[in-house]
Amino acid sequence: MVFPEGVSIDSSTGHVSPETGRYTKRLSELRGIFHDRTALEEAVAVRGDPIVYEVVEYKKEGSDIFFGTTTVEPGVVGNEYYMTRGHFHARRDMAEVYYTQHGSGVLLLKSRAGETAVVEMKRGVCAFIPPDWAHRSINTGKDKLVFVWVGNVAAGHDYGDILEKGMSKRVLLREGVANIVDDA
Ligand code: PAN
Ligand code: ZN
Repeated sequence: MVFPEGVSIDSSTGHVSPETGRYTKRLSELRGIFHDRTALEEAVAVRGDPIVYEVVEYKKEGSDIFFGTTTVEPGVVGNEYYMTRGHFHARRDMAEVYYTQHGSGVLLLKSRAGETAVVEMKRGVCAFIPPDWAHRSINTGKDKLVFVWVGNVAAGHDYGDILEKGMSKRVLLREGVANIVDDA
């Protein structure tokens, strides 16, 4: 039997209480994600392999949905903003929502057919991620980017396609502002 429960989410830190799991991704675990490989190795060496993002989840056995937070730190690798790996869901029929709590960024999406879309991430915007659209979150601000995600426990992750082919677009810092450019 699963009982109802209120879960506290700190919108500025992404802390979830109670939580049932978490992981972090450090720069060295994101090789192949950022386009400037030299800048990545340099950043790993010079900055001491910092955490780029953290995911905290609340999942209860017996439920078909779960939720949690992702917190992406501010920063760049070369001229590319800190971001998540990006993935399709293993289950092609399963959507997700991302509700931004803090900071600012870009949610980059790519459909299976190769179309791309962008949803601004800022406090108050709840993004709908349709089934079979890959998604990556990019922090273009100076603060942490914190969002709540809600998905289906059966959705799973397929990272291979994005690791291999990318998201078709990249978000780069140019002359002090974020630019969305084609990934040649
Ligand atoms: C999110 C993501 C989370 C980290 O919970 O998994 O933001 O991004 P990557 O998984 O791409 O590294 C989600 O979309 N789950 O389905
Ligand atoms: Zn997802």
